[in-house]
Amino acid sequence: MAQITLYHAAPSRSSIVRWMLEELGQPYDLRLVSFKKGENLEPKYLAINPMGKVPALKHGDTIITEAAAICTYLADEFPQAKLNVPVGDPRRGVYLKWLFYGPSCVEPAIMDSAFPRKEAPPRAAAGYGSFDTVVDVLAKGVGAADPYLLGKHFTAADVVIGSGLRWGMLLFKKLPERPEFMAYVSRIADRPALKRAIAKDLELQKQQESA
Ligand SMILES: N[C@@H](CCC(=O)N[C@@H](CS)C(=O)NCC(=O)O)C(=O)O
Repeated sequence: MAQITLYHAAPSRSSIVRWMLEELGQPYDLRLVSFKKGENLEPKYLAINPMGKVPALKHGDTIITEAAAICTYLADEFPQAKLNVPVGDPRRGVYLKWLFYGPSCVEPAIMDSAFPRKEAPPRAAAGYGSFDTVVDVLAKGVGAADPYLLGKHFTAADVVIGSGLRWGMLLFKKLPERPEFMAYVSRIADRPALKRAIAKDLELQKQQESA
């Protein structure tokens, strides 16, 4: 079986992929990338991800970057884990919508709110429209989640949207603590794979701090 390697730094967006890998249940290796030492900007790593960012994932000879793309790839590549909605399934449209909504709407809306530009982009020109719209659409989506975005079926879309919510609301404190968000986030916090990913990342952070 082709080996899976995650290029990782904890805590960072590569923790999204770590959670996904724990859900997948496939063995994987970690390659730690130290921002402190500037390893992400060294030629060796830029050959993996020319953006100089984590996560990146190597699966056999295939290299994938961008957290949501990696989650989508893994879900499709390992269908036995049932974390995808396959081509031909009518629910795939909604599934893909949420996978893309994370990086193209939730994340830039949070970033613009945290680091406002001198002149805010016009609503029509900004891909995410407005922060309030993003929050409302997200609240409607996760408010209807029963218990997950695709109903009983937990998918990679929950990993991406769940991570965005945890990060934006609990860690970055930029998303409002709406009851819909709180309920969904507490539901996904019960996932053993997320608990494992968090515990492993905390252990890693401890090791790095004491090194
Ligand atoms: N669009 C990328 C963003 C990745 C990203 O910004 N990663 C941050 C860590 S959270 C990073 O590697 N920062 C190091 C740097 O830019 O120097 C994704 O979704 O994977």
